[in-house]
Amino acid sequence: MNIGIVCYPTFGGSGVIATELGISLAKKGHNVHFITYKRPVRLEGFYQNIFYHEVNSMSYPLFEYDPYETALASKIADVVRYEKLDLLHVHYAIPHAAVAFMAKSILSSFGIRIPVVTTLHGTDITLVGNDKSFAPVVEFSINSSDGVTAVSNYLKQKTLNTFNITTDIEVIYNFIDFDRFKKVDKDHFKKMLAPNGEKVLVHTSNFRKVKRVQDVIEVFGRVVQKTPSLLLLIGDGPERQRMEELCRSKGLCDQIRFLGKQNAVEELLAISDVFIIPSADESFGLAALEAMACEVPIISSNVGGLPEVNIHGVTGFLSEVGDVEDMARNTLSLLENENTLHAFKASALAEAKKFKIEEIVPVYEDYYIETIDRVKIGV
Ligand code: GMT
Repeated sequence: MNIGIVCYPTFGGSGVIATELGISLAKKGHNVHFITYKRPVRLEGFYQNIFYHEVNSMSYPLFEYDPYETALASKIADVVRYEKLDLLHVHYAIPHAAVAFMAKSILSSFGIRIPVVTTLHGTDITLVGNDKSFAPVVEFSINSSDGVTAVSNYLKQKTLNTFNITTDIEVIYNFIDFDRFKKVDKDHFKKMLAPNGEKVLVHTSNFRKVKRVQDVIEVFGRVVQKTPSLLLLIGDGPERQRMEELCRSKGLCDQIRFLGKQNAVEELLAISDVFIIPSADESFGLAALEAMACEVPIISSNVGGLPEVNIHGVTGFLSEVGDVEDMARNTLSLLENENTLHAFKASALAEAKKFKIEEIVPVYEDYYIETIDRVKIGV
């Protein structure tokens, strides 16, 4: 197939999934066209059948905001027309599903009917999409898609509860590439960071409020009083400054390392003992799955799709949002007993194997074919 992928090209989970999906489809022989404003961060190296189309929107003194959606719709229409795409897959509803609808309308004037699949990822429904300023467009563009997928059962249900949805939503879970995410021997690195055998706690996110990074620091503050440990904070975003101030005020700067955005997250996960993800909402928690694939148990909040990934008492523990006491207790129960920690590490890996890329990409391929066939017969 000739497949177009539209996504955010950043470190965020939706961009990561879209990019890994595109690479995997290309490896299986499909031609994949990424249409984004920047080269996706996970799109490294050269592939014979991956094409990258950069969207450039023109600025003009009259525009307070550059009309990115207009430039994206024009680019999509062009790529579909001239590269003869069979299907367009857009990730994250805002603004991609609406832009896809516009491109589809433009293309119909050329007699082209392009099937559009929209994948809902999370805050496009839960935090941003349901805001009054976006909701009518989000609802309309989901209903106008030829296929809609959600990354968890929770997100599907949330979408149905939030909007008046007239189209089916297929749940296709996020996935993990074990060629990249696996426990590798990084003992020399661990010795450098934790020379006295300290336990390593880790958190990765884009440091937005919804991630509740302050809870990670609160949990760590309690853990470090009981067991020698250090905390790695990976990623960057609007909350980082506030989090640095919190570390300073708690006198934890020596034990907490802010590492910023990292490409090789798997190398840091390889030396970690526990991953903390205390989000206020989380449709799936791809970061948790990446940690589990590297044999790191999860301390998480019991919200959204997290319980579909992190199994309480097996791969880690779930606590109510904001219950840092419980999270700290659970973390200590793992760190203070080597046998327990070992068992949870093994279970985390076993559970992660249910989300293997090799098993989930074919589900997308089947879904594409089914959508193309449905569009052909006009259903
Ligand atoms: O929805 C977002 O916050 C952005 C999105 C992203 O691009 O990072 O994250 C969401 O999509 C990921 C990939 O499907 C999921 O693993 C994340 O759980 C989800 N984030 C939230 O729901 C907060």
